[in-house]
Amino acid sequence: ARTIFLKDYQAPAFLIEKTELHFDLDETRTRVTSRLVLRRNPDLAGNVEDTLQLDGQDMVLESLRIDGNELSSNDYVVADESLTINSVSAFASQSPDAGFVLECVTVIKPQENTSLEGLYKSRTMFCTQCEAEGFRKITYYLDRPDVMSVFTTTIVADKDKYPVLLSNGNDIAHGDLDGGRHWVTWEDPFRKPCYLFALVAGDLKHIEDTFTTCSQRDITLRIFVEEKDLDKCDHAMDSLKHAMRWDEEVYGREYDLDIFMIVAVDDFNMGAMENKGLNIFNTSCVLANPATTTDLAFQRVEAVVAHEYFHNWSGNRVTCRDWFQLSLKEGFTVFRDAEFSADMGSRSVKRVENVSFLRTAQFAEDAGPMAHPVRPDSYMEISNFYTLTIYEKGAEVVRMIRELLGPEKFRAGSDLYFDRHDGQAVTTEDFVLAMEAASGVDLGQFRRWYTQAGTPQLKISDNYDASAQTYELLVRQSCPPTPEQSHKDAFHIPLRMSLLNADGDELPLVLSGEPAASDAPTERVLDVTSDVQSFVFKGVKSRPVPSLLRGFSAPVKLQFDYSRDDLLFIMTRDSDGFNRWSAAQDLAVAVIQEILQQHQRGQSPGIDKRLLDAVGDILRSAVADARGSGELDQAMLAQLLSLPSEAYLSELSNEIDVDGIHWARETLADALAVEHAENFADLYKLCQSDAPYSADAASIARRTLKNCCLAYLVRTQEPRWLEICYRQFNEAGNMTDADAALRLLVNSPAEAAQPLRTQALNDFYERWQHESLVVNQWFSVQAIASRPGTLAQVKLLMNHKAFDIRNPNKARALISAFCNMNAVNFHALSGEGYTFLADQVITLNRLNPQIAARLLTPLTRWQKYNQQRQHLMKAELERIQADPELSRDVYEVVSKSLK
Ligand code: DPP
Ligand code: ZN
Repeated sequence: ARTIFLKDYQAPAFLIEKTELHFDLDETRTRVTSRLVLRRNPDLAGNVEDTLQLDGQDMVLESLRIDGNELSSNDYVVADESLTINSVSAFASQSPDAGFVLECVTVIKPQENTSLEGLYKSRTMFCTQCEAEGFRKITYYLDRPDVMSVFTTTIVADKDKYPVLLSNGNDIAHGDLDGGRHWVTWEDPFRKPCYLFALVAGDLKHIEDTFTTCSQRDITLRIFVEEKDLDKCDHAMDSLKHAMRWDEEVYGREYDLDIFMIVAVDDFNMGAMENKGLNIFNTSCVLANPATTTDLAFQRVEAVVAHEYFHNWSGNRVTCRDWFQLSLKEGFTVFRDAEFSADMGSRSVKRVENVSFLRTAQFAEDAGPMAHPVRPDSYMEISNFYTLTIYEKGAEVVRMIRELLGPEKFRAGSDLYFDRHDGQAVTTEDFVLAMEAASGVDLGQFRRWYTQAGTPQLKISDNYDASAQTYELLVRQSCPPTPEQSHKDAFHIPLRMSLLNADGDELPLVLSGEPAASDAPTERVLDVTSDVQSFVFKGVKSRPVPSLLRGFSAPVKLQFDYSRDDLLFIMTRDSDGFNRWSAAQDLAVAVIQEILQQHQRGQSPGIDKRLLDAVGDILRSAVADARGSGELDQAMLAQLLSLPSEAYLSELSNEIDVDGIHWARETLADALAVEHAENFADLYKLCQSDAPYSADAASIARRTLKNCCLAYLVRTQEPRWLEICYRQFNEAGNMTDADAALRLLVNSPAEAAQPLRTQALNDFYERWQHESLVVNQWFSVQAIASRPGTLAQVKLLMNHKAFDIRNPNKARALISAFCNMNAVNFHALSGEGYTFLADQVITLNRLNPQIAARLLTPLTRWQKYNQQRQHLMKAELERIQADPELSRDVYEVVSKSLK
């Protein structure tokens, strides 16, 4: 496969001013007629290009005209992925500089399109997915984001089967035709790249609301779903209105069209898509109802609805010049949606959740064979670059810019960016330039975050000089090599920090060389810019405990030689909520690693009493608070009581001891459960509530804490707690509580759990078999059970009538869940987990290459395992590589992994 390089970027030789599309919809034979008004790009000096190469694949060309003159097959060349017209001027009625009309008729087969890119059928409806390069499966076009056009779309379809016909913009005309067909014409007044085009046709119902913008314009809001799902739209609508208000207040961004539509579809590769005025959503990211949807999914709906809405400015009004700039819109928009979620719920908890995710999954990506910079230099298949690095690390890069500029100048920078580039297709460099211009802050060295891959490490040591009353922090940074980048230059790292005295108070921070000031700040952001750098604070009267990287001010691995007592001190005394949690995690990691080492040496585990006691203190304060004032953030308490995940512990290991990590973590969790059973029981009871379900932050926090307690109580394996868990499953008035209890029953190794588990799983399926998203949960609950025999169960479920590998949500619920969230079974030394995954990748490679490539991730991490596993994993990668019909998507991941 061919590699595409950023350095080869060239502006388009032709532009498309106007795009008129006409769809005659039919399952097996859809005719697409396009009428494009093109002209030579006048911005290219000396442009005399006469060859027009359009992108297109998987379609049959019926006719082609330029300015009404029909081209014959000698006049153009059709290849697998393109249509080339050798001489435009031979047919154009005037100079191509002045413009010409290209008319093209093609036929496509939506029903056979299992890739879910382009136009396809999802259950009973037609829908589209064009980002990144799906439009070329609809018609021949200049399928690149720097070609922006005004679109008018006419859809013709059977009126009975497809009463609702949607596209971008406004419905400007519609009518009926003979033969039971009807038509609608949509016009989108905003210029856009074709990746933002959308079409939907189906028997859809909708809910409607209005939003009045800051300039008093009334916007119609509609959410379209199948009739059975009408009772699951309210939360998305509320979230949308909150997001619209928030973007006005926080970023000064007003919505532009008169209507905003969301459509829910079942078969979708991504979470959702920000098509102009017509967002298309995976049902899993839009439908929510207390009976069928967990709190986690409620929060996800809120975040994804906001994310896609925010793209209207960060992505649509200002778009990407080329796909190397993907993080321009995705990193910025993830940052925006994370801040929105923080404002809607608990800020510290949102940060903890984001950082946990980043430190496990994105750091692992940075350490693997697919590592790439936030702005990559090359790719084979762009679909493979919708990654945690582009999204999550990209968001961290924007967050760091805000750290360095401060909130006011950051806002000025974003205003300038939108103002300068409205209607343009631009680069991450344009974003940074706007931030610099508005703030006067030099981001020269900072730009390396965009071009260098890998996770930087900060090793910090300290030195207190009692006689001079100085305290030195010595900061060393480094970054491990990544594919194609062996050497890294120093990053500009914002290090937010404080110094705490023995009472936990923050000290005034005056660096040597600075004048002493009575109002010196007690928190600062240090600019770490060199490989080795010393910061000396003066006037420090006793040895402090440093609170470093507050709020996770940079996406780095921090090493500081804290004693366990220091960590306990930070856990309880730091005013930075994130750092309190982070210290608790560090302490738990240290204890688990100690248990693991004892286990590896064949010793029986000794568990540090300080950790047991600290958890006891947290529990007692939580109990007292629940009995009394109720002021504590219960979501944060639940986070503090949750041990680091196996995935995080694995990421921290040089060589992952799969079974050892599982065993050590379970040992600690079981010990905590036994030691504090009474407190967990008290807290579990105190967190019960008779109030009707609400998805507000406090209620979600209460349920999270309650189910965290129940998890520990079930660990005691006492029949009484298994009974209570089973009762919660049966009597729960909402899916959150039912799902939590079901997971515990399925995972419990206790003998007494076995009949309850069987009963619960059967009842659950019986009750929810008609709710596809709930059935997916049922699949994944079973796929992640760490008990032996799970793979056999997963294989049985692959044959269940409710399973369909063509549906990405189902593939993820069963296959992905097993391979990513069930380390002990997936990595079984028999190699059967690896063989299973490779088999599924080989099947999906033909059906849906995007999903196949994504599924492969766990096999790509083979370097992190012992020899025996490495050997087995590589053998499966090689078996996949030997498939003669490998898609570009899978080929890229496999070949880079085996390099
Ligand atoms: N739909 C994907 C997202 O919003 C790609 N743009 O992130
Ligand atoms: Zn996005």
